[in-house]
Amino acid sequence: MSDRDFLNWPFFEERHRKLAAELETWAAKNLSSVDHNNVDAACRDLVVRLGRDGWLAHTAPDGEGGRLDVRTLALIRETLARHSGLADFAFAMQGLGAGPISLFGSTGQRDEWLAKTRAGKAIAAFALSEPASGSDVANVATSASRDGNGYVLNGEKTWISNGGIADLYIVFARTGEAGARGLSAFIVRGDNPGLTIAERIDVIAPHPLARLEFKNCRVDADALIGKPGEGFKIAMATLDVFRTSVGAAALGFARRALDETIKRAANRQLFGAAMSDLQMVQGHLADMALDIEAAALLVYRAAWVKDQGAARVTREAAMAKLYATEAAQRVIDAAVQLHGGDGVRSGHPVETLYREIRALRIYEGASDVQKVVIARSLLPAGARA
Ligand code: COS
Repeated sequence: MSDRDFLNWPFFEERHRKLAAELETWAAKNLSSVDHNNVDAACRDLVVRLGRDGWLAHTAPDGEGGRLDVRTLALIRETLARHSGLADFAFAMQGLGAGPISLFGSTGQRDEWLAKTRAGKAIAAFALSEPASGSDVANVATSASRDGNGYVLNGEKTWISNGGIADLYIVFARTGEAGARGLSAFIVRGDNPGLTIAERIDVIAPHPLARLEFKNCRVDADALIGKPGEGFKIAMATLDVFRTSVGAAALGFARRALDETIKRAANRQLFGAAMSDLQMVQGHLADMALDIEAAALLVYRAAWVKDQGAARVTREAAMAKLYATEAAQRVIDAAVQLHGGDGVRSGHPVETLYREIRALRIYEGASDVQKVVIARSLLPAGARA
């Protein structure tokens, strides 16, 4: 069982410790046999179970003025990731997809969708990236033109998680001028006839992922979230919350890798003694533990700052995501090394972690983008590129 001492850090309250303990019990009971061979069915099933047992309620707070508790989101992601990458994925994407509605949606939008996403009765997706605008969000080309009492969307989105199984997509499209100020956010139903799943994309750690096409995809005016032109800010503010949680998932993967490695080092005999007696091995274990503690401090600091009511946590979230994902990659690489051949055996927990961690350094803002965000926060406004 992983180190739990961090739960006594001042970032947490008693309710967080209680939730972490309850989720640990739930995860041990429910996540030992997730079927990774059919990811669509596995994700649908996970969303149903996470909804039924109340965990998805934390992705979209109840009622007007309800606030996301980022520490809770992070604790849930860390715990789920330690048990099952796919369970973490199912939870996180429900949060990212519902995020723009819970942070910026009208009462009507919240009433229509959030009860369903909280209960696991509707699957959500966040459709921002395009073939020519992954890191450069302000360059989104998908258009949304005013048409009578609604909008018509045309364009393409790619790398969309839950693409193909989602009931609602938050789609960012251009309603105005070039650049960040011309974007708006819309809710598009999965069964809208103007939306097609153009391609399913296979990746090294499989999960539902697709390229979407919008051809004369009509939505009513009340599908617009916030006001026209607020899309970029809605996307960035949602990412400010969920980037911290990506760091938390990386932390969960890293803790699992360290747990597996400690078990192996204690049990395996090498050169006539326990592997853990070798100082070179101890050096690796110490480096892994240090990376994990530093990542945890940055992740829960960012979550705590947001929960204290900070309007922007862009820098804290960027630091948490950047450090935790890069650190987890180092920790997991060391775990593979210390497992020898078993570390690359298909289906071994550290082999799975090795495939799962890689995408976290890319999605929701690649590591290099996080560096740009951090550097900009240090420079005076006039000196920024
Ligand atoms: N919260 C609220 N508002 C924000 C914001 C945030 N986190 N970040 C930027 N804004 C606002 C800015 O204040 C600015 O407002 P004004 O025009 O009123 O001054 C506006 O949005 C434009 O900001 P900026 O000039 O920084 O935009 P850029 O195009 O230069 O942004 C980065 C560049 C790299 C920061 C942005 O494109 C980014 O984060 N890219 C990565 C995207 C990503 O995560 N992709 C993965 C897709 S989701 S899996």
